[in-house]
Amino acid sequence: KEEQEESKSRFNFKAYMLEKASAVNKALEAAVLLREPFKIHESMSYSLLAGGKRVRPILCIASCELVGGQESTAMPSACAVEMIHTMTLMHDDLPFMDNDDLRRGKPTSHKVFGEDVAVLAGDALLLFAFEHMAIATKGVPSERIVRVISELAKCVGAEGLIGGQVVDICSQGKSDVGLDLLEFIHIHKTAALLEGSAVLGAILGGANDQEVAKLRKFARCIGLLFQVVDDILDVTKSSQELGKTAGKDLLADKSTYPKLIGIQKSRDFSEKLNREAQEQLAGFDPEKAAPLIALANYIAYRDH
Ligand code: GRG
Repeated sequence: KEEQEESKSRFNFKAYMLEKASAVNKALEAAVLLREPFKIHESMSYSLLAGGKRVRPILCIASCELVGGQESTAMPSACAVEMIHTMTLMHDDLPFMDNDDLRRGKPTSHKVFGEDVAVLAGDALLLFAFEHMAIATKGVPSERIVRVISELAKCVGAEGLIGGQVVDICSQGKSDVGLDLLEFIHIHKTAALLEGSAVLGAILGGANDQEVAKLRKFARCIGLLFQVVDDILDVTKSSQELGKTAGKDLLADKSTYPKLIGIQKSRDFSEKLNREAQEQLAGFDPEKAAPLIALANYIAYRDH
């Protein structure tokens, strides 16, 4: 908490997030203009422009700026990671996955457009993300563009996010999901796209291998941190709002950090991840690292 207060006084994280999210939203709107065939483009932009904190694109831009790059260089990749994030949410919400009716405060894509169009709009966003990076990235050598495209494909594919989601699905309802498997799921399902976001920004900004490795580790730590804090909040929120027994019922069929190691050790682990994340930024220009430090603190100390 102290660290958070200290960083708040030095850097206005809320204003930074609002400013960057607004730039990302403008770029996304311009990228997904309504065109023929209307239904597919309408469903793509419905989900893409429905809100969201835009953490991944901002992480991409902040990583690019950290190593001396420009926001405009990273923007097409920043839009691409948000397109991919949004399509994973659309597919995750489908009745045969999580079966959610609401996302970002609005009816989910399949509720508005039907399951068939929701699946295809997700697929189209995934492909458009790569097309957009390839055609809209300006001012960097083409080898660098090829490198970021392949990096992103790997982070999202079978060895990354999709792999994590499949392992998660296969372990549901199992009683023997231990710490290693839980960490594997979070590192792949959630941290991989954050890792991709930071690494893309770093590469586009001209980072050397050591800087790319540091940002990769930073993003991996905050990705896992996000999930550990989520697990802690699930317990503390549900016991506050619904009473202790109801809180336990909600978590009955899934493995979580508090369930495996208890609340206090989960809190200690989240502190350790935040420290480890911030250590990666030690050698960079402190002014340029401030947004990333504040982002890690925001993820660690959020209350919802
Ligand atoms: C990539 C083809 C392909 C398939 C996707 C469905 C699926 C496979 C994966 C699910 C991945 C998933 C939904 C992970 C959870 C990620 C997560 C932490 C979501 C919440 O992110 P926030 O808080 O949300 O950044 P906002 O709405 O603010 O963007």
